Amino acid sequence: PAVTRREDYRPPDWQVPEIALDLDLDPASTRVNATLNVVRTSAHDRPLVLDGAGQTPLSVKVDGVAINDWRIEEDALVIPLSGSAHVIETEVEIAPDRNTQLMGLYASGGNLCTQCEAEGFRRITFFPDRPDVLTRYKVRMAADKARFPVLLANGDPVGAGDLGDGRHWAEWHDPYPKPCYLFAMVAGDLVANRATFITRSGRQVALGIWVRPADLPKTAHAIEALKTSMKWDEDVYGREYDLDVFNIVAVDDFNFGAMENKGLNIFNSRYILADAETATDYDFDAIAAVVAHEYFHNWSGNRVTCRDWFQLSLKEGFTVFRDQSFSADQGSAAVKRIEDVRGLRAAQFPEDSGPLAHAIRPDAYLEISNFYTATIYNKGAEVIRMMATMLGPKQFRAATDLYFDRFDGTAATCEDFVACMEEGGGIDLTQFRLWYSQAGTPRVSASLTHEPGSGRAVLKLAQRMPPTPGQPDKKPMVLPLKLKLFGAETAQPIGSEQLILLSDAEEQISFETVTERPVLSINRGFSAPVIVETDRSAADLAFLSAHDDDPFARYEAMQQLMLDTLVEGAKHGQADHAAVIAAVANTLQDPHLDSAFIAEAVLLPSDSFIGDQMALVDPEAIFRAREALRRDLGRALEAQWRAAYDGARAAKFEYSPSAKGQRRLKTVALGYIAASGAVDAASLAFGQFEAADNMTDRQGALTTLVSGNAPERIAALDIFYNRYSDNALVLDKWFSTQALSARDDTLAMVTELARHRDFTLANPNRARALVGAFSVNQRAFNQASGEGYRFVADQLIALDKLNPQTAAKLIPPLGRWRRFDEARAAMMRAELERIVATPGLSKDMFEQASRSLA
Ligand code: HT7
Ligand code: ZN
Repeated sequence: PAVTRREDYRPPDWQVPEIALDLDLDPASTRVNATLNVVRTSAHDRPLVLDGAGQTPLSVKVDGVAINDWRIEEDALVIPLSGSAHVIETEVEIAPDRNTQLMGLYASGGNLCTQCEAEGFRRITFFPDRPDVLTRYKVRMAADKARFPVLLANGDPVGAGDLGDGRHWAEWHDPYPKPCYLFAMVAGDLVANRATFITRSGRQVALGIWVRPADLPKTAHAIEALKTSMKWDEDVYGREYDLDVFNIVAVDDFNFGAMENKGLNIFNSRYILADAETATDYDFDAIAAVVAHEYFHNWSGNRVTCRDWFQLSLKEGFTVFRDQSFSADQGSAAVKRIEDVRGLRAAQFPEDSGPLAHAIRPDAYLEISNFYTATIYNKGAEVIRMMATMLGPKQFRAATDLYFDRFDGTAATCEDFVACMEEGGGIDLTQFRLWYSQAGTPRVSASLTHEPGSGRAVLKLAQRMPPTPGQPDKKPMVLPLKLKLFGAETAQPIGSEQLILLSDAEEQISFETVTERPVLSINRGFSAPVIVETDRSAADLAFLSAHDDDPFARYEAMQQLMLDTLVEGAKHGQADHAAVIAAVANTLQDPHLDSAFIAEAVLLPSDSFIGDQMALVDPEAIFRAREALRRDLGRALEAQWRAAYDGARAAKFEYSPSAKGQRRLKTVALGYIAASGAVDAASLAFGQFEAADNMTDRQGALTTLVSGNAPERIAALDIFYNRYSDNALVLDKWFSTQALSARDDTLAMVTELARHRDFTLANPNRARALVGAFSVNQRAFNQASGEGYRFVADQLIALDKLNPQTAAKLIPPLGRWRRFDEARAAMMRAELERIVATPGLSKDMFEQASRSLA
């Protein structure tokens, strides 16, 4: 397969200022007529090349005349043209109901919908499928009125009517030129939760969230989130919505979370539908975040789009940063930051240290869908965050205003964005730009010494960039590190917080008049996405976990203390748990902390994060060390856990930050009570499971039971299944909870579940719930027999035949082979080789599996 390289970018030979699309819709056979006004962009003699995906045109006309000197080259339709502007008409036939890849026009739950990013539009009609071709769309749809009473597309509705033969039509015009990846249409039997938003300039926007009639009561949270996001973008970024209509449609079969099509977002239903009975607090928060994310794309992505797909982080990194800031403003900013950093460490750090490492602006790809990664999204957001930190809020806003004003209506680059940050912020980002080109997570070592006599403290900092595939040597980066010192005796700050920009390989910072032994608090707020190695003792970490005035740094100190203890335990079979127990006890009884923060702070790092700290991952030893610490924490602090559990029994379900925090702490406490081996733990969990008036409590209790041996486990699983067997999103939880179980027989259970009548690889959510969840269960997936690897590889080979994009996204756990012992590494490699050798393998899978072997 052909490699696309960033350095090969050339502006388009032809622009398409306008298109009229006419879709005669039928699931088995849809006719698509496209009329394109094309304009030659310079004095060249190259033909018009329209991307396609295996179709043959039924007809091709140039300026109203049928032609036959067109040809198909590598799926593209090539049309020789003599003039500088022409009208091209093509007709194709496609079959949405056979589209299992869920790219282009496809059927989901009896409705028809589209997904065009990144390169799905070419599966609908012939078109220059690249983001720097900006076009005004007129879309006419015709369909059976009974099956598809609702017909939606981008922009505003301009007409509709009956066709007389049981069919009807509707036409929509989008006044804003857009790349074809933002095209969308939906035909279905749907109802809307409608609302109105008045923009700050007084325009009325009709909002609609379209779902199956039975799901209408579950749309209230999403519509509130949408209105809150619209207001927030006006207040914080000065960005107003620009059409009269904003529609969202929820579908069950979707490769991703959601899609920001202009004026017609299409969502995976898991990011729309929620009520207390079926959605957890995590789901509610994720819905608000994704609704906000897609809405924010209207400016960061749609009004200003990307020149080419190498610039993907321009819209995704920036928009993730915007949605993270939005969520932080809605509740506890500290807890949100902890959650975001935990997510970054779980998904992006391993990517950055593995075979698939790439810069946030990559240089080459085989299949662009493989680059919708945690690096582009989450590390991309961290890079924006660092610039926001260095500029400060006022200058950052000036710089984003400049960016939006200067590039509105165009396809821009990451470089354009950084140049606006420099100009608007008045700073030089020359060296900072390395964040865009160098892959890998920087490692910072920090060592603080103090001379009591002179009152002088010296902080020695050094940075190191590990090599990554294709980038053996790296240059030092600019690392904005927030730091502060605390007096070990008084627990008072020594001076105020400083932001230092570490830009050399090694630097020293001196502090004068330091009269007591200082303790270092560094990378406060996680101001740079780096790994910090310090020589701080367990006592100092415990001190910071109790006294640091930055909540993130406080959490971080506790995590480091836990990690050091767990790594010690995994390496030597035992460790001293006293310091962790004391620090956790202290956190639990601190009256100034809220439940949500306590719940985060007392949670042990995951098995995989512990593994990431070790030269070689020993999954069994890590599991044993973690279980031993959980047990000791459970036993030593049993009274406190019970008090926290009882104190957090909220009256009735309420979706508020404090009620959420209470529920979180309750389930964390329940986990520790179970870990202690308390005889009543299973009945306590089962009681919570049965009495719950919300999914957070019910799933929390189920998770506890599913990792244990009590008879209540089977009872709870059966009750859960029977209660929710008609709800696909809740059944996904039933599958994933079992796939994440800590039991010894998890693989056997998962293998059985893959044969369950409700399991299907055709639905991406279900495939991810079982196969995706199992492959991040470190101990179960990496069991010494290699059967976990085989199970996942078998599933991915089968999934690739239906949906290559979703299959390829699940490859990374197999690519971690270098991190394991020889026997496991050989078995993981063997599975990757088997995948690569599979006849008819997609290029998505080929790219991921072959790069993972390198
Ligand atoms: N911009 C959207 C990306 C997306 C996508 C990418 C590949 C295949 C399917 C997809 N569906 C949506 C989502 C977002 O970042 O907002
Ligand atoms: Zn996005």
